[in-house]
Amino acid sequence: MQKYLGSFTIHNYLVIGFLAILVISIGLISNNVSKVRDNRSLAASITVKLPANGPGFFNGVSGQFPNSGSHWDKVDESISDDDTTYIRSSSAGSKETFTHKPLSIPTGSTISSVAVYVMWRVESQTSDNMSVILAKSSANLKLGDVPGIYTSYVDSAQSFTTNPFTGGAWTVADVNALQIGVSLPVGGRATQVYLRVSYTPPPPPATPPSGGKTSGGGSSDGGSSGGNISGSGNTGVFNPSSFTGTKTDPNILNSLKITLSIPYLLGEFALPVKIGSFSSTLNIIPGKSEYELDVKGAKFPLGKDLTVEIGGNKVLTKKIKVKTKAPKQPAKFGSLYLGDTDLDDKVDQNDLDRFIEDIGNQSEFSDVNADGEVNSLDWAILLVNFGKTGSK
Ligand SMILES: [Ca+2]
Ligand SMILES: [Ca+2]
Ligand SMILES: [Ca+2]
Ligand SMILES: [Ca+2]
Repeated sequence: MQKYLGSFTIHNYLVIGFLAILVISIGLISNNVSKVRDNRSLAASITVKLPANGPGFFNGVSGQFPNSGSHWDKVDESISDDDTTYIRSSSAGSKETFTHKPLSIPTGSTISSVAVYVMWRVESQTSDNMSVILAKSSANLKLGDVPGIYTSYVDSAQSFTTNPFTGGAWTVADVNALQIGVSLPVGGRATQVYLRVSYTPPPPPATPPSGGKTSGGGSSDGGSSGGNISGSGNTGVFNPSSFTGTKTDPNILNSLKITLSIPYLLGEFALPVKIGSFSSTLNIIPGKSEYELDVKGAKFPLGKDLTVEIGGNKVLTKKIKVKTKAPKQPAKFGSLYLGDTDLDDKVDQNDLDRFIEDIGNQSEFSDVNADGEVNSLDWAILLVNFGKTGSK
């Protein structure tokens, strides 16, 4: 009987052990799956809006409101201002085209569609339609008839998945050489003309097959789950910048209570802070959003306006104004963005090119999320923040 119980117990332990391993494996797998999903959604199709920004080949639309400035500046808003500014046609089929804000996307992206949008209306019902225009030159243009006549503003569009002038896939040069515009009926008003371009950024370059990096992969998993643990802000990590001096001087600014967040950060790093000629660093910890910065040494008087600049070390700079009302003053920065690996305060093609160089030798410059590895997670952050600039 006892023997039976004993073997039953061992069997039980084996089953429990097996189930435990199964649960842990499922946990790890789902963690990896969600990471891969994150990457995919981060790298999915992106759409950019490129408003009119200058005169084009055609300028047949006679009127504009207000009647000063240029026609293009009546249709260049990123959000429609309706009848506040518009161009107006007094003859049927008068054409007007514009240049547009240039397209800047990562090299190797695939452009999936290019669409001309015109926000327009007529003053009264007429029999004429309007047409959107896509023009390569004054002699080479495509007109898309848009059905319907409306007396309140509507956004009409024509979309092209391939370049109608070549029949081939769109390139950045094709898009940037295009002019966009409209052919309006009598009494037709256009208030907004823009291009919408959808593209898919290039996939991340493959991580080099280096045996030494397998253990790195394991530690990266550990790092990411560590970063997700809530309350990691209160781990009692010593922050030297908040520990100089103990007395509060009531006549000067003693400290800034800085709040910020850095999306996708997985590791710790030093973030530079500047206030005029005073400079310091914050030891940033993933998930922690409040920091206290001792500024007694700068002896800023109370009742003063300060510009506090934070950024550098892969983070785009952000400046905010802080009035020194009390010895301890809050300074709210909101979100800060990673990805400026070459410190020119922009996330652009140069940072992507640098990543491609750095992935081979795992250079820390392109370890954007500070998890100790240069891999597709860093690439995805570069793509998400592509085109962002700091305030330097
Ligand atoms: Ca305008
Ligand atoms: Ca307008
Ligand atoms: Ca950069
Ligand atoms: Ca990394």
